[in-house]
Amino acid sequence: MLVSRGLWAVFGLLQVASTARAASVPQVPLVLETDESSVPMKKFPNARAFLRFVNHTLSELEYPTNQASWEYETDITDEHGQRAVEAQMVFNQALQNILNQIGDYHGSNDDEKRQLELLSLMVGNPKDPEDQRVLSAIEADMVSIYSTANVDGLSLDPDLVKIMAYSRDYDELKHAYLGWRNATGPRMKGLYTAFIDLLNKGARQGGFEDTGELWRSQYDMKPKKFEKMIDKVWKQVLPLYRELHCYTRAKLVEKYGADRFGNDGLIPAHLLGNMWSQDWSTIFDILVPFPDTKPIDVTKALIEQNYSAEAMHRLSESFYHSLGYDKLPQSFWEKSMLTKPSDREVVCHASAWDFGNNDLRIKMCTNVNQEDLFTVHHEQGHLYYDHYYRHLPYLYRSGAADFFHEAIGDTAVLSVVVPKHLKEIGLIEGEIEDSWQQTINYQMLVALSKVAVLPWAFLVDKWRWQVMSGQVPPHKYQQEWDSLLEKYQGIKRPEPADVDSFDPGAKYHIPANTPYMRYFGAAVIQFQFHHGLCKAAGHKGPLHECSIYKNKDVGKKFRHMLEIGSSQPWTKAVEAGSAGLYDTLDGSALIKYFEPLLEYLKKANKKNVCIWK
Ligand code: X8Z
Ligand code: ZN
Repeated sequence: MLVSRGLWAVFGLLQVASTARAASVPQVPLVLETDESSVPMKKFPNARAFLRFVNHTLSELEYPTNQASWEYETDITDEHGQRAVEAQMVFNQALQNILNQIGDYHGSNDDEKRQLELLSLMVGNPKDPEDQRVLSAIEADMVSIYSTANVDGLSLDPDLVKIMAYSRDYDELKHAYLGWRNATGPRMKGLYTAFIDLLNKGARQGGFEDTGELWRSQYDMKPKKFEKMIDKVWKQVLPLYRELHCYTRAKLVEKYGADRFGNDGLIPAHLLGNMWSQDWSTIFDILVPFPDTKPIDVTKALIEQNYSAEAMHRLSESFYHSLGYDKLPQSFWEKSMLTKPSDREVVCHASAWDFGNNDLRIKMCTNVNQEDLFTVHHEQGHLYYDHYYRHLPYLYRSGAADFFHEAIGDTAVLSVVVPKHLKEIGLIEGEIEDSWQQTINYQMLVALSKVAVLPWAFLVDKWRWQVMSGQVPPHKYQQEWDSLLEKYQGIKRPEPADVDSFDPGAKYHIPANTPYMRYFGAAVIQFQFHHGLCKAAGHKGPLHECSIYKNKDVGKKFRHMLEIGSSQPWTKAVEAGSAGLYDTLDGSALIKYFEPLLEYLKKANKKNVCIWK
C-alpha cells in the first residue's frame, strides 16, 4: 500500500527551487492509494505470456491516464491537475512493476525480442513514487504557466501569434516577442532545473547516463550513431537554409532599414513572422520574389469563403479520405476540442490524442489561416497513424520512430499545397499563372515553413541534450540558448537577456517535456515519403508539382507503413513509405524538391551580402 504525501507538500517543496512560482497552487492534499497488489507480481511461464499481460495492462491503463490529462488540458484547474498527476502515478506504478520483472524473460523469437526491447526503453521515471509525484506536478505546473501566461492581457494564441504574424511595426513586434519570454521563462526556470534533476535521476536508475542519452536511444541504433546521422543530414540541408537566410535578411533590411541590423549578418528574431522564428510563411508578403505574379493566398481564400474551424478539419479529412482512408469516427467530432473555449483556460498547443478503441481526438485552438490548415493536416496525420495501427499490441502502437509520427500529416501537406490541387479544392480562384516566376513564388512560400523550421528543429534538443548531460549548467541555460539561435538559425534576440531570462521556457515543448528532434527528422523524411509516393504514382516532372490527392493505390501503399506501427525497425518502415527509394534519413529529397528555389536564391544573393558565419 502506497500512501503519498499531499500535492501541496510537493508544491511547498518546489518553493525552494522556484522563486517565482506559478499562480496555481493546488490547495487540497491529495491522497493516492495505489494498491500494488492490483498489478500481480506473479511469474509467467514464458515471454509470450508476460508480453500478453504487459500489452493488456498498459492498454487498459492508457484510457484513464489520457482521460485525466485531457480533462486537465481542456480545463486547467488545480483539481484537474491533481487528478492528472494521480492517474499518471497509477500508470507509472504499473509500468514500474512490469519493468522490475523484465529481466526474467528473454523472448524466443524476433517479435518477442523486439517487444521486450521496446518495453525496456520505457524506463526513465524515477523509482521513488515521491520523486515521480514531484516530477509530474512540476510538469503540470510548467504547462499551466505556459498556457495561462499573457502579455498586457493578451494571450499567446490567438493574440500574440497574430501580432507576430501580421504586425509590421518593429517595436510592437519586439514588445510581443520579449513580453512573451518575460511572462513565461523567469517563472519556470527554477522548476525546470529541479525537473531536469529528477528526469536524470530516473534515466540513471534505468541504466542511462542521462535523459538525453535515453531519448537518443529510441531509434533502433546506438545513440552516438543517431547523432552522427542527424549531424550529417543537417550538413546536407544547411546550404539551402543559408541561401534562404541571406535572401530573407536582405529583404528585411529593405523593409525595416539597415540601422535595425548589426554587421554580424544575423536577423533580429522578432521580424520573422513567428514567436519562435520557426515558420516565416506569414511574412511572405515581404519576401515574395515576384510581387507582380498573382500570389497564392490560402488565408485570404479561407476567410473570404467563411471557413469555420470545423470546416478546415473536414477539408483535411476529405484529403485523407480521397486516398482511400476511412472517415474519422463520429466520436472525433463529438469529443474533440477544435476551437478555443472562452469560459476556461486550456492548453492551446495543438495535439492529437489516441484514447484506444478508435477514440481519436484533436485538441486545438484552430484559427482560420493557412498555417493552421496545415497544422490540422499534421494533427490528422497522427490520428490516421493511430487508426491504422490500432490492431497491434500496445507496445507496437506507435510510430516506427517518433519522427515518422510527425511526418505523416506534413507529407499530406506537400500534396495539398500544390497550386493545381488548391485550385481543385477551391482555395485558389481564377487561373493559375503557368510561369517560372509563379513556381519560384510557390516554392518560396513552402520553403518559408519547411526550410525555415530546420535549424530551429535541430537546435532545441541540441540545447536540451547539453542541459541534460550537465554540460550546460543552470546559470548558462540562457547564454547557451542564445548562442544556438545565433549558430543555427542565424538570428538574435532583439535585446540581450537578463539574469532571470529563460527563453527556452517560452516554447511549449520545454515545459511539456516533449522531445523535439522528432520535428527535425520529420521535416526531412516527409520529402523522402513524398518522393517515394510520387514515384509510386508514376508522377513525371518536378516533385513540387506532384499531388497524390485521390490516388487510392498510393494511399494503400502508404497505409502499409502506418499499419506496421513500430513492429519493425524504422529503417524498414522508411523503405515501405518511400517505395524502396530510401533506407535511412536523407536530406537529398528535400534538396531535390527545392532545386528551382535554390538556384534562384543563389542568383538573387549575388547582389546581397551574406555575412552570417
Ligand atoms: O508541436 C507541433 C504540433 C504538435 S505535435 C502542433 N509542431 C511543432 C511546433 O509547433 O513547434 C508541429 C511543427 C513543429
Ligand atoms: Zn505532431
